[in-house]
Amino acid sequence: MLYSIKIRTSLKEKHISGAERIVSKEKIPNVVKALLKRQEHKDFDFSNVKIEKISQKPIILGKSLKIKTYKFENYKEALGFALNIISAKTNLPLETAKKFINLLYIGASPDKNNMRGAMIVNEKGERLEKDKFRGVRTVLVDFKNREIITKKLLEKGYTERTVDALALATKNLNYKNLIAEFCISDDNDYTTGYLAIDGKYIRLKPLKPYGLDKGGRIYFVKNNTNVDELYNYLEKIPVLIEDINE
Ligand code: PML
Repeated sequence: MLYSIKIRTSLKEKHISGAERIVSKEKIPNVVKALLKRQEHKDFDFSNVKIEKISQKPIILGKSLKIKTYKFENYKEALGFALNIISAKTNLPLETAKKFINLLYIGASPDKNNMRGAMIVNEKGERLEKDKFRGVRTVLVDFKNREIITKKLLEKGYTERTVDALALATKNLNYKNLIAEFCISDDNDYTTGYLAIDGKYIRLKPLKPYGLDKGGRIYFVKNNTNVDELYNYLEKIPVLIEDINE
């Protein structure tokens, strides 16, 4: 039997960190301890740990997306590179793709804060989220053996964030109608972002200016996407990934 452990931590009502693990019952105490340890030096005033039995059998994916890293002189060049690919693959005019992506840099929620989850945009340039403050959240995803995968990725020079984001993007792109994901971190000192597309997780360095506390994700989807099905897959169906694609 598998359990999902989710931790969400905030300071002055602002989300500062969150993580999810999917583990067997006997691992719960150690994993909760490790998650709490990650935030021992962080200033926070609220932290919520939720442990939930997963009733549904997880989808097992053999391999993650393939990681590529590209370096640029500045974030505008990286953004231009990403926009060209997105526009070509989604048929969205460059200016339309740019209009949505720019929202992430200024706060995509109607109140100009970061959205709590991702924005969804189809090939006609329509936004499909049910709630524009919340967006859609990809949850219930992990590597089958996170310790081994984390060790492998850190040895190759990637970060803990790569581990989490690679798992999430791999679940996302496994959905038949999800064409691409664009992401910039909402952490002001983490400037590496990524574009996940065509089986690849393309890290772009830097994809935002240092010091900017705005960020988020956009999922670009096909026109025939059924929004309820997409939400159900991203929020309710567990996915476990066996290995990275080397
Ligand atoms: C990477 O280094 O692979 C990019 C990770 C982006 C993480 C986004 C986030 O933590 O919010």
